Amino acid sequence: MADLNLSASPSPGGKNPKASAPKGAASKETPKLRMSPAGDHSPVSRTAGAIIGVVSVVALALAIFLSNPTAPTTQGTGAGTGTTASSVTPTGHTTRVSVGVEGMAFTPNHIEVPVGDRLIIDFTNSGDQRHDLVFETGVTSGSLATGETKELDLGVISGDVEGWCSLPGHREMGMTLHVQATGVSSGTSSSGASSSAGASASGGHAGHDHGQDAAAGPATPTELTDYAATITPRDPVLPPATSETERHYTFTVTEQTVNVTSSLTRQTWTFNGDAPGPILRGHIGDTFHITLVNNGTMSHSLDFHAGLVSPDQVMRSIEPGQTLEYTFVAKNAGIWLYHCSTAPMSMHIANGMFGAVIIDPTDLGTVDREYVMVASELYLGADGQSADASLLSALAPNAMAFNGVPFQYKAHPIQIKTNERVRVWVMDAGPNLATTFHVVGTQFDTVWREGAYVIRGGGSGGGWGQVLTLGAAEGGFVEFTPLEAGHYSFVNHALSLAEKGQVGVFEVSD
Ligand SMILES: [Cu+2]
Repeated sequence: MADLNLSASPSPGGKNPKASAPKGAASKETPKLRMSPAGDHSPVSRTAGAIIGVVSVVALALAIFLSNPTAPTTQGTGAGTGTTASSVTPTGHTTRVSVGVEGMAFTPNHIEVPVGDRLIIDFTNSGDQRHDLVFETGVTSGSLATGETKELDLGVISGDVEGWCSLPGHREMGMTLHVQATGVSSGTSSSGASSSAGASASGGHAGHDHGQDAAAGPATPTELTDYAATITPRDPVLPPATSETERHYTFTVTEQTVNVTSSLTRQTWTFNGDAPGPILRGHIGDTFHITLVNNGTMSHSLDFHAGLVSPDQVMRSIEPGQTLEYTFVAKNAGIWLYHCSTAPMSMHIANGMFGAVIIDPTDLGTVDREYVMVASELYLGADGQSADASLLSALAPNAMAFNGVPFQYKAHPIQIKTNERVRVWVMDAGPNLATTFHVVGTQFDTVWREGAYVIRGGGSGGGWGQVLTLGAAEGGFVEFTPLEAGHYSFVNHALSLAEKGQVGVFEVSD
C-alpha cells in the first residue's frame, strides 16, 4: 500500500492538530483521509481503487485513538496537494497572498493556508532578473520580467505544496516557496469570501531541499574523446594585438543545445555562439567598446575584469531583447576574465558565459608561437539540460575542458617544431576549481602570473618552473622550448581533472 505517515503534532492546547506526510508519497493511489476534530472518525472521502489502503489507515487511526482516547484527534491529509481538492471539504474561503522576490529568494517563502481554502498568489517579480514561480501541481507563472505580476490560482488546498523558480540554478540558490496546509480551517467564512486573514506568511523558513542526487558522469572520457575527434577543434592560436586603440565589439548572447558526445547534448549560454566567448587582445591604454545584445530567453550580463569601472550600471542584468553599452579603458596588463554576472553566476559561467581579455605587458618577449587556453568545468546533467546545479554546488564537475571542449587537443594535437619558443596564455574561468598548468617533458624558464613574472629567463640560482598555478579567475602565461620531437601532453596537473578532459597534446616535429 501507499506509504503514509499520519503522525500527529498537535499544538499544546490540542486545538490545532496538524499532520504531515512524507514528500514523494503523492500519487493517485494514495488514500486521502480526513477526520474531523469533533470526533467523527469516518473518512470524508476516499480515492477510488484504494479501498484496502483506506480501510487499513482507518483501522490504524482507530487503533491509535482507542489506545489513547484522550489523545488529540488527527487531521490527516496524506500527501495531498492542490490538485486533490476533492479529498477535502472546500471551506469556500479564499486565501490571497502577495509574493515577491528579493535577491535569490521569494518573499515570503513560507505560506500557511487552512486546509480547504482556495489559495491565490499574486506573484510579482520584484527581483533584478527574470524569474518564474512553478508549483509541483503544474501551476506556473511562466517567465516574468522584472516588475511583471501574475496571478496564480492554486485551487483548494488539501496538503502542502512546494513551489520554486525553475530557471537553471535558481531553486538551488534558495528560490523555493513552501505552502503549508494548516490543520483546521475556520470553515465559517461565507462562500466566495476573500481575505488574507487566514494566511500566515514568514520569510524565515528554510524551505525544502529540492537538490538532485549527484549523478555519475553521463559521458565517459572515451565518449568525450571520440566525439572531440569528430569536430573541428577551436583554434588555440592567439594572434598579436592589432594597432587600433579604439576597439569595438558586439557580444550577442544566445542559448542553444550542443553535442557533448554523439549521444549527449547540453544547453549552453554563450557570447557570440561559442564557449569561451571571443578572446580580445589589446594594449594598455586601449578603449574597449562592447555592445551586449541579449538574444536569450532569460536575463544576462557582463563583467569585464579588464576594466576599472563601477559595476552598478555596466554589469547590470538586461532582459531578452535589450542591449547595453559597456566601455572601459584597459589601464593594466593581464589576462583578464570576463563573464556573465547574473545570478547564479556559477551557473551562467558553467553554461559557457566566459572569456578573456589579454592586455599585453609592455615587456612581453618574442616567441615563435602563441596560444591561449581557457580552462573551464562542465557539470553535465541529463540530455539537453544546462549544468547540473547539484554537481555545481558540490564543486564536482564531471568533465573538464580547455577552450570549451573536453579532450579536443588530445584528439587534435597542436603542431609545433623543435626549438621553437612557445608561449601559452592560460585563463582559469572556473567557475570553481584551480588549474595547475603543466606541459609534460618541458620546464618553464618564464612564468608570468597575475601581473608579474614569477620567473623570467630562468629563476635565481638556476631555478625553472613546472606549473602555472591558477585559482578560479586567475590568469598568466608560461614560455618553454621543446628540444626534441615527440608528443608533449599539457594538462591540469590536478590529474583527476585532466582525466575528465583537461588534457591536450603538443605534437613536436623536427
Ligand atoms: Cu548569463
